[in-house]
This record gives sequence, structure tokens and C-alpha cells, in this order.
Amino acid sequence: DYAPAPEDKFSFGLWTVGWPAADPFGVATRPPLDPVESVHRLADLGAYGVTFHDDDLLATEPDRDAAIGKFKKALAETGLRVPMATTNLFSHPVFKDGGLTSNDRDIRRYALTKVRRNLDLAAELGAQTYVLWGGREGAESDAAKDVRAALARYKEGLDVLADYAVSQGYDLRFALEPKPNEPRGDILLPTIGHALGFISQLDRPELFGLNPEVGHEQMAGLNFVHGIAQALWQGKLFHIDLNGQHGPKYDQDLIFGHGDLTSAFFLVDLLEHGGYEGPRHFDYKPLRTEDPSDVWVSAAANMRTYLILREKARAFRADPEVAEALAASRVPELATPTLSPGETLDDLAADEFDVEAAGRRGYHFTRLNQLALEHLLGVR
Ligand code: GLT
Ligand code: MN
Ligand code: MN
Ligand code: MN
Repeated sequence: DYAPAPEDKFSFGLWTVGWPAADPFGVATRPPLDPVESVHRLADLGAYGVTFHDDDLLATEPDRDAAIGKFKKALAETGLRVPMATTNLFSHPVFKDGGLTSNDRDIRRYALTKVRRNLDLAAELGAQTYVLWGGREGAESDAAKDVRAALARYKEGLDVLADYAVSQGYDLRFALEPKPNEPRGDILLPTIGHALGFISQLDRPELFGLNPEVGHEQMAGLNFVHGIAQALWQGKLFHIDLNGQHGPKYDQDLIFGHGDLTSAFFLVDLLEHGGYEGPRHFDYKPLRTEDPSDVWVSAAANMRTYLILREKARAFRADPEVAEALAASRVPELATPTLSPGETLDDLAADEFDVEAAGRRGYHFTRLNQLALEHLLGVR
């Protein structure tokens, strides 16, 4: 019956269900949501975790200590976990040119202090992942930002934060979240690939991985499933933001599966069979058209869609006809190393290989893809 349970490891940002739906063209259509209500509602729906920015906790209670106290009480009452936390380095006007990479040095120093304070809370609440989405780290003009200096400051800030986490004995790893644009014209670390390359330049690369978001890669016209596969292959998929997007346009943050459904199917297949064991974290926005009761319908829809796709992916993998089609397409053969143990390039020259005959062999991918589609459509 696709009922979510804590072992499914579904989690939500407070900023998702709590989004009051102000956009660049209109004011909020929903009242602010008390984080305490979100914790209770999410737990009732079968979620396992809740995540937050420092500022999210203050949505309805401006006193930080009081807000944290109420939040902790709600966690204790529901058993909801906090697997991840993050910092808001994008809403306040002070961050209009970025936090860790602002041209203004004083602002960079303030940003580090703001991260540090919430890092302490994240560790206290048992979070294992600390996300950094650098939404304001970027520019609209190539004259306005010395990108090489900005990357040096980004590295400096992250190195300092990692040293701090280690010095405190925190059991936390950092996950960078790429996005190509919006709110900045161009954002630094725009894709999974850029972020992976950047991590190799950090002092403690082992403490840094990724929090890729479905829609963000698709905004850049990229294949999210391929990006996630590479992040997994490099041991860098620390966390994930699931949502929906219809191709390259503004960041839609739709419910998971409500964008490119075929990609969502193959993504669930990869996560379930590819060794990812972290939270299935939803970073979506309930539509601006929706009322406060619809918000919870939308939260449930994310989890239900994931569970339906999980069942479809399992059935796809268990179908003997699929196994046969995969073999006919030689998909499993790719796992065999190209050279046998001890062989060298010289040995390959001795292969008796008919290049023309090999060139005529078809791969039969059409049948395989149709089988996947039919599983997804529920007719198999
Ligand atoms: C913001 C952004 C998301 C990030 C969040 C983490 S905040 O809503 O659009 O993609 O994951 O900072
Ligand atoms: Mn997004
Ligand atoms: Mn978002
Ligand atoms: Mn996100």
C-alpha cells in the first residue's frame, strides 16, 4: 500500500513544507508554518528525518534558544531524526554578493561565523551531513567576480570549517550542492562535475562530497542519473535532494516524479541497487496554488511516488525477460575488465577480431528501453 516507514529513510527540509510561497512576482499565499507542527506532521506521515537551515528554526519563534528548545522537544516526542543541517547564506541582504565568496572580506568572516554556529547545533542534534548550497556564490557579470580568487576563498572557507569540525571531534561530513544559476546569473560550482573537481583541491577532500539535486542538473541540461552514478563511483554521494523538473528553465522544485518521470524511475533503480544508503531527502516546494492542507498531500506524494518507483524498479530487475534483454544488449559484459589479468596491450594485437562483423552487430537497446517503460507504465 506504499505506506512510508522510518526504515525507508525519507527526510524533508523544514523550508520545503514550510515555504510560504512568495515568489519574485507575488507575495506569500500561505502563512508561516511552525517547525514544531512540521515535525509532528512529517512523523505522522511516516518520514524518518527533518533537516533545516539555521534560520528555518526561527519561522514562528524569533528567540533562538526558545526555538531550539521547542524543536528538540518535538523531535523527542516523535522520534524524528536530524540527518542533515545547513546554513542560510542567501536570504539576508548582507549575502547579496555571496557568503564565503563575497567580494567583501568582512562579510566572508561573518558567513564563517554563521556556519560555525549552526554546525555546532547540527553536531549536537546528531546530524552526519552538513550541506553547503552556495546559491549566492556567483555573479551576473564576468567583470564583477575574479572567479579564481573566489574559488581560492571558497576553498579557504571550507578548509577552515573542516578543520573546525575535526578539532571539535564532530562526526560530520560536508556535502556541496551544485546549481548552475538562480538566484545568481551564474553560480560557482554549477554542476556535479565542477564540484567533484573542486573537492580534489581541498585540504581534507575525504570530508567533502555532494548533495546533488535532481532539478539543478536538469536545469543545466544534464543527465541526473549519470551524474549520480559518477558521484557514487567516486564515493562522493553523501546526500541527495529529490524533486522534479521539466527541462532547462527556472528551478521548479516540483514533487519527486512530477517532472521527468522516466529519469526518476532510473534514479530510484540506481539508488536502490547502487549502494546508496543515505537519506532519501526531498527538496521540493508545494505549489504556490496550494492551501495549508494541500502541503501535507504534497509531502506524502513525494514518498508515495518514491515507493511506487522502488517497487517498479524491483519488478524490472526481477523480470526474466529483462534479464534476457540486458544480456542480449551485453550490458553485464561491461563489468568485465577489457584486459585479462597479466595481459598487456601487446597481447591484444594478437586478437582474431572481425571488425566488419562486429560493426554489424546490433545492441537491441530499443527492446530493453521499452521493457523499462512498460514496467514504469504498470502494464508488466
Ligand atoms: C534552497 C535551495 C535548495 C538547497 C537548500 C539548502 S536551500 O531552498 O533552493 O536547493 O538545497 O541550502
Ligand atoms: Mn531546486
Ligand atoms: Mn530549492
Ligand atoms: Mn536543494
